[in-house]
Amino acid sequence: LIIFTDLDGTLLDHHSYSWQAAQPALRQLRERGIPLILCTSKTAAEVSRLHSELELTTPFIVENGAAIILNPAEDSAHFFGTSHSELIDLVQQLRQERDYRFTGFSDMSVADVVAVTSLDADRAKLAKQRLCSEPILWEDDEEALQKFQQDLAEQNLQLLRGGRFYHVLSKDADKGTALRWLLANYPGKEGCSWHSIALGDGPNDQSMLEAADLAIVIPSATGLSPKPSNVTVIHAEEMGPIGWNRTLLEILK
Ligand code: 2M8
Ligand code: MG
Ligand code: MG
Repeated sequence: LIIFTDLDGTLLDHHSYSWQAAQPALRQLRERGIPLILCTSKTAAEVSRLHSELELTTPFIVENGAAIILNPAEDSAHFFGTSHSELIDLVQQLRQERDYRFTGFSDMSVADVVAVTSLDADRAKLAKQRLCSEPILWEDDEEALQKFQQDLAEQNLQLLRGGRFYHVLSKDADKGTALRWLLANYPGKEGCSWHSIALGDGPNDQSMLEAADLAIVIPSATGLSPKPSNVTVIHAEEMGPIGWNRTLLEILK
């Protein structure tokens, strides 16, 4: 058994970013030696900090599947697709040519990121250290959004919806692809067959939920939920770490 989890709105409360309500289930996973894989829109810099708070030693998936940190201690990682600097150039060029209205994390100061996320300044700084994806706040209409998506596709990029933001990243990357890659290449357990559970609350979790054997959908605080198909689905009753904890404890019984 192996467990993949989204962070914001899933293991972490959407507003306070706290995971403490999930402590009982986290303890059970640790005691039984069940690997827990964090799989998130967040950056490696942000997750490293949480990973040590949770006393995890497992690999983790960041920036919506565009990178997998295999061994945080040895700094070994696997990347899918376009780098952040390349992607930013393309996105800024499109904005200039087509007059799209949006603001990306690269346009924002640390204080701006604090204002739109309610992260504290230290965490907002870590959220700005992007390697392969760019969160944006869309400020234009629906029609422009669709055109922007087409323009991105021509550049081999895509737009995924997280909780508060859209994320621009390579067309070749998503959480589901990263999950499958990690199961096939799990350090020390290459080729082993796993039973996988995935937990998520947002549209960007759809591919991860569908790539697992069992999908747990956490109710969304933003009103936009994933709708996984072709997989067994359990709907948690409570949001964030409370629903995460109760549903996993029930399954582990
Ligand atoms: C962004 O990601 C969330 C998660 O789904 C979102 O789109 O709302 C990322 O920029 C991440 O790095 C950051 O920690 C988070 C803060 O809310 O926002
Ligand atoms: Mg989420
Ligand atoms: Mg996420």
